[in-house]
Amino acid sequence: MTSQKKTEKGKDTTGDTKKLDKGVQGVNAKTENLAPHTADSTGEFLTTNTGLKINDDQNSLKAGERGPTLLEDFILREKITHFDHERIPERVVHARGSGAHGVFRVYESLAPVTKALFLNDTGAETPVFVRFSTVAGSKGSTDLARDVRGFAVRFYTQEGNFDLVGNNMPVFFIQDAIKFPDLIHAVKPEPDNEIPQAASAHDTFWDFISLTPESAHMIMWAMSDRAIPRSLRMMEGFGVHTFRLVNAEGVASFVKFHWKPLLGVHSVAWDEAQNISGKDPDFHRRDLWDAIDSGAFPEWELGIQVIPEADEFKFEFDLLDPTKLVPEELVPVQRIGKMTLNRNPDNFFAETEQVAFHLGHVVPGIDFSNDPLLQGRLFSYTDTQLLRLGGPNFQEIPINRPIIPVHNNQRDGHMRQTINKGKTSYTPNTIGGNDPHQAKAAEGGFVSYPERISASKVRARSKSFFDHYSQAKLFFNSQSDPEKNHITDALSFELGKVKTVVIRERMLALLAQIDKGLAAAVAYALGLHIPENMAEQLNQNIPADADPADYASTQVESSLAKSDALSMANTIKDSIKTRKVAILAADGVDEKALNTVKAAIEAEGGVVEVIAPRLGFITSLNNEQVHVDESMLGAASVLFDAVYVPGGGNSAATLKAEADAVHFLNEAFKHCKAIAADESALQVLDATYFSKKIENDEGVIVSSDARQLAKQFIQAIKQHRFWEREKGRKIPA
Ligand code: HDE
Repeated sequence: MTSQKKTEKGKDTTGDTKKLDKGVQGVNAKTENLAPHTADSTGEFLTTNTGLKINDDQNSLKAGERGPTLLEDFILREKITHFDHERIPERVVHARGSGAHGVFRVYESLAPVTKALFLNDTGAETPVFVRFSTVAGSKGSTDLARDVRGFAVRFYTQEGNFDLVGNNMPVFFIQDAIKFPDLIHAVKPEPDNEIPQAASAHDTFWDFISLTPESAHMIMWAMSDRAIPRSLRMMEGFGVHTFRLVNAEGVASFVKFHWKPLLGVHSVAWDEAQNISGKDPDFHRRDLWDAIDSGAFPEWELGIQVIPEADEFKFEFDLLDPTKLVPEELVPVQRIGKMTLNRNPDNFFAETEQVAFHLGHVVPGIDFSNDPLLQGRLFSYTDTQLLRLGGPNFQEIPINRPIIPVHNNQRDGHMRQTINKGKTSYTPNTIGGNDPHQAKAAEGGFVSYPERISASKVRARSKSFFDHYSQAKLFFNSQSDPEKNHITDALSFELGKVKTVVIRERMLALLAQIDKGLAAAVAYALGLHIPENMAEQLNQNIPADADPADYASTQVESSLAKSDALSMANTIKDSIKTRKVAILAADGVDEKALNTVKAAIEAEGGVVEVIAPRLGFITSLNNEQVHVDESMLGAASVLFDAVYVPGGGNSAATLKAEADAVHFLNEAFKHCKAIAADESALQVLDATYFSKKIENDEGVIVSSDARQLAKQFIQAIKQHRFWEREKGRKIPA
């Protein structure tokens, strides 16, 4: 910020900063309360960038009505020049993202483990900005790609910004940052033809993975339904690396960070994801925006697993290895606070695009471990922002500023905003009273944890990182049967898109190290056999002079047979809040039943849309006008969580003859969703392929009593999906 007023030594207040505070903190703030940079043009004249009022924004300056445009037209040139420069490089990874503002509050003081003030002060409401993202796709790619999701949270604390830059999966593909460019080159579209967009289902990705067995655990996550979330609001988040917490006495513990969504963890079906990508590629972005806009604020609890330093070597895996998680059975997750997202950004570019996260943004009480992936990231984020945001002053962009004043001797550079006063931009100095000056630890100065290290300088990997398969097995064994089937299908799909047969074979050899049954099922789908004697080819991630035997994966068995927290089947299923329910109707619909079911769903926080053959209104059985939200042409079952067909003879007869309505139901059934129908609308269900299968299906509710139906239907929607329907496996849509 600019102009700082001095009050007493060491304490500066800034008029402008206070205004900015409101901008960053102001929850549901009106535009006029926002930062001074916020533009609200209501009632204002159109001007040039120098403030000149514009009289004609429709015509350029010409030599005569039909003559050439004149170079003199500074208004035209300014407008076009700015337009020509509107794009900045997209993020090299995580380019596609959606952001939201919110607040965080800690439940109880964590002073015993960390001195971070925002985790000590139960009265503090810390503003946050969150950006969710996919990893591989470009900025305009679909939200529903099979991919890891970024889950980056910035806490604007009273001690500076703390960024928890995590993912929705607790482990990663690689163990050392030096492999990251290789991993990303492999997953991005292939360089000769830039195909495929936002998809890992191609040769180069699986080529790399099949030669990198340390990725085995992450591959299990990435091929699970975690990679196709129902909503960004229904994902877990993880800090991935082991971090450190440090208390006021300087005692450190290791910590893993978790975000637990209060709506539970839910996914869509893969066939559904692919359909959504066509019908609404902004599905997740829209869902997040609409939820916040309607006041259904997404919430997560922050969880921590705290491990005393003394226990560092107590585990079967290395705490520094980012391909390993700490099972919740071994170290329970304590829920320590809640994050609520309650405000949509005002401007996508200014906030969501320009936000520059960095896991080096920490506050006293939070520190790093020696995880070699984490260490590399500490370099990468600032480096990439320099290119993406065009110079070293990106921290001055409003979304990146802390809510407390910044004072240092950094000066100049592209687009400098701050007008620093005085003669000194160095320290120590006498001319400027030696300000700004260093803070003692007791004054909040950051002191790196003085970890004792005595080591040789080597390029090497610790032997404790070589167990590549035990947690991949643990993850697979912890899944429900439908989840295991989905992993098998996902691998069969992805490897089916791989053209090079030897890559498929190497992947089968790798999968066989995790689970023979899984490998056999995928081999069957690919029309191949699991190759023998390929295991030794699997690890090519070794230095030139190394003996491959020294780098072979060690096959340690996990002492846990399974971990319930790893299966989405065990997630909470107690709410239909924000679930979208379609009501299929046509002229002649029984509006009483429709309204009863609609009111019951809305009372539980569900969202209802009436879908009819055409937009406008339909005329009900009792001659009432029922508003139509979407026509069959624009709507699609994949954009809803459940579907209800009310009674009314004419309505049912119309829907039965309407191919789109029948398709809607068929697809909803195929994707294992809750379906309800009035008994008098059974003829519509009779037109579907599943009509013969509904008797024993708990997810299909038929009743002539609308109240009863609503009750059972709501229970069914809470279950999210009836995956057991897939047992028949071959369900047409
Ligand atoms: Fe990132 N990552 N990353 N990453 N990452 C970036 O920074 C990088 C990794 C994550 O919404 C980039 O600002 C390296 C793990 C998120 O703006 C870049 C390595 C995890 C986001 C970068 C990793 C993440 C990024 C690209 C291996 C989960 C989006 C643009 C050592 C814990 C943040 C940018 C946002 C973005 C580098 C691995 C999460 C290039 C070198 C592991 C959520 O700096």
